[in-house]
Amino acid sequence: MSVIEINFDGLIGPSHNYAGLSLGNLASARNAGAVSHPRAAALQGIEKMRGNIALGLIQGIFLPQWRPDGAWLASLGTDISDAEPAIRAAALSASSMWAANAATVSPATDTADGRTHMTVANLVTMPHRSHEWPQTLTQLRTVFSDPRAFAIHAPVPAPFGDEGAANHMRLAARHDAPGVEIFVYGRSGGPFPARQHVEASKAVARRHGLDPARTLFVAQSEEAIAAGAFHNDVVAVANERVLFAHEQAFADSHVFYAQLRAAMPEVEIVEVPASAISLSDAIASYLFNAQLVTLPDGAMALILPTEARAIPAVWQWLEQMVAGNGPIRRLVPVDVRQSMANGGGPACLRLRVVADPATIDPRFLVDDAKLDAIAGIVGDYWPEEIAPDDLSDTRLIARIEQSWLTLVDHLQLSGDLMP
Ligand code: SUG
Repeated sequence: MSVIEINFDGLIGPSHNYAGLSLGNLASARNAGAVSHPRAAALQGIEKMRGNIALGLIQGIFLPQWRPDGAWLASLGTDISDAEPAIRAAALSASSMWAANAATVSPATDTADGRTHMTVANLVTMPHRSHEWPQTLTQLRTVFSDPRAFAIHAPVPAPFGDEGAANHMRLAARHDAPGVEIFVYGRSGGPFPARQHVEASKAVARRHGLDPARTLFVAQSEEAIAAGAFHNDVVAVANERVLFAHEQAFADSHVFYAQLRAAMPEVEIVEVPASAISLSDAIASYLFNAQLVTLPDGAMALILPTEARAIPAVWQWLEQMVAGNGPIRRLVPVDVRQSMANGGGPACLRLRVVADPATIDPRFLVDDAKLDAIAGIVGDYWPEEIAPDDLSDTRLIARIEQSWLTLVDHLQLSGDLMP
């Protein structure tokens, strides 16, 4: 098979809960203390994967991480029964579901040594996310283990925050052609932290061996961060030659667009004016946190959260866009409400990898039959709900551990992923 885009979705783990851990992520703050539904959450994610397979796309999966993260708790001199509530919640977070934050990926056509390079995100800005990277690194080195095809890098060191593909876009005439890689970083100053630092972005680009003439570093607008766009993928998304972005996504879009057009004359920029959709409606609807994909017939589709239908200004604008003559021809709403309530839409749940599927460990590629089996385990083991007080319940902890062990054993991955 040839080089294509594969979307790896993070399966939502059995400890999925609403602890309100992410400052600057409005949905996470709004739902703090709510009762979560891990089983429904994981099944929603599985349905999204099935939908993408039905569209003719190739689908991969990342497994949830072992929770509670005992190694992290031990490094803090505690364990799950003695940890303070905030540390306990951080140790139990299922946040690795948001695979867009797992790593930054540079396909082989863009790198100096002709291999696909990935740098695992350090996620240092948020305590609950800062301990994801060791298990992410192990998993990525299992999935992409062929050293002739892949180079998997450990994270950029602290204090430079790196949040992975959520702040990275790639434009190319086609997925398998050389691309222009765009690293979007934040500048602090507003009420919320800027989670992506330019120093980290530059380090990733250098380590991946990218051509400086085809690499752009672009500042996110402070208004966007202040409005709740804690990652660029909440206000912009790219696919092949198309950039779809909100007018207020970038600090200086005129300079950025001019640089982009110079590097890639065939680029098509679809900008949504603030007069049509306000930044706050864009963030409430998560219309940009969509998977912008190329279907087998060459048309592009936007796989977006059902929440985008709930705001009339958003939905009307989108319907007009697909009825016009632009490159995006189809809207595919998906229900990922459990993840959305923690600020994670369809795009957050997946990591895009442009590669030859033959070079990837087949245990991480899924079809309907494999998803049926995974859904069966989720249905039998994943907790139906988790209320905030349950996080200190030893029976819940045992159940979360049992769920993970059953899944990983079924997929014959215990030897690779056991922490
Ligand atoms: O890092 N939410 C995640 C959402 C990540 C979304 N990813 C992308 N935009 N690519 C975050 O803020 C909430 C967890 C909690 O509050 O328990 C959380 O971590």
